[in-house]
Amino acid sequence: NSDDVTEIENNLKANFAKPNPEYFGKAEGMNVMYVSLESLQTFLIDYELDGQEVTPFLNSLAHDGETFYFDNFFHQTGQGKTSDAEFMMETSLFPLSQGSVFINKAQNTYHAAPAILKSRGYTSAALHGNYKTFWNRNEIYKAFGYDHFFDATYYNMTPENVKNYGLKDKPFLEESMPLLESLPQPFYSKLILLSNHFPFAMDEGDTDFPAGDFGDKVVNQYFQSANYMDQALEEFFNNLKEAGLYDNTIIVMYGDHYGISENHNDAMEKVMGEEITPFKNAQLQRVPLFIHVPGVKGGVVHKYSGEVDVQPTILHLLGVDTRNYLNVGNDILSPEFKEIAPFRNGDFVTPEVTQVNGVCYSNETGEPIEDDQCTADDQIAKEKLEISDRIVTKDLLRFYQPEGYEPINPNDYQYTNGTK
Ligand code: GP9
Ligand code: MN
Repeated sequence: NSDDVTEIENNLKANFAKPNPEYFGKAEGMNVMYVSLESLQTFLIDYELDGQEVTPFLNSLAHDGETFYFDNFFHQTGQGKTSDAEFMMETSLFPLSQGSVFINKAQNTYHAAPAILKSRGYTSAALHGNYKTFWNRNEIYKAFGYDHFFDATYYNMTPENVKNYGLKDKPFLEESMPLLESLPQPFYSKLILLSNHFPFAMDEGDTDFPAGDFGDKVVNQYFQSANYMDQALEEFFNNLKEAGLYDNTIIVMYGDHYGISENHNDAMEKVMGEEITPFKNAQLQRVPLFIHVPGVKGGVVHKYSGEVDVQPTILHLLGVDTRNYLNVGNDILSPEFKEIAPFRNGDFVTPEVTQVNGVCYSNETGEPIEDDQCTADDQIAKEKLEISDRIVTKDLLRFYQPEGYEPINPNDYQYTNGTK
């Protein structure tokens, strides 16, 4: 085991992308707020349905030159869906190839962002309009060091406010404001949205956005629920500004995973106006990532990257060097960042090539190619996944004490809301 750790440590240090001095520490001491944008895929950004933007608010952020918008960012989730995305955002490790890491590996030791920031004076809180046991969140959040978990019991779960998995995004974000304002600052927080969840059905009166007309109910409704989420976010940003939180908070918003599976390719061909080949389907695994850092000029970032890369990017903005952590992801804003987005199944995308089911395609033509670069990138992708899997399945962080990290004890945490 100690051999494992040493070997992994050496590998990750050799591949470490050191912080960009232009951004390192530029958000030191600021609050952090993650917003999980349920099932939002990048193809919706700037998409127009009958001449109407589906996500006008997010589009405005993508183009304002202030917000970092990553247009070649890919989800890397497996069967754990939302929770897999959360896992990567907290730990910069991949989820499991089978099953849910939240459910199967909640007793592991992790060096997660809430715990890393705790010794720097941060209070952490997760907010979600579903009940705490879903995805075993109430267990693994202890291992991450979350101080608070505001689950459905903290919200008004009235029948008109609830749809599908829980609270609708508008009441959820409205009712989250006082909870956020109650936190001591600086805080590290995450809000997990729900309304844009498969099968994307809306209640009457919650949207006046038109449904699509692509001969597929799920796809047609996706435009409406995404538009609803976009409106909820715009209202939320206005509330954050009014509350004075916007100017001292890094806001990170990401699509957690795809919303439209391959089962809907016929309709997606109409949506995209082109054939959905296996190559094209891999390109559709892009999810949007937005990072707003008060006082730092952003813009569109084209680097090919994935969900495991967000945590080191944010920690470096906060002035925390991640060199001593066993992260498999790297800081996207580093000039040394190696552009590759491995998928959980071992396929990957780079700026030049895409591998699907082991077949290598040129991004330029979408046609299969023989390419040495593909073989080399395949090895990089497999190695990252293999290292991550060894860390997670053997619980190796038990044996590793990063310099400057103060361990937390999961037993110190419990999430109860009075008698509820
Ligand atoms: C449930 C929510 C949705 O609490 O996170 O989960 P998903 O089905 O997308 O994993
Ligand atoms: Mn999800």
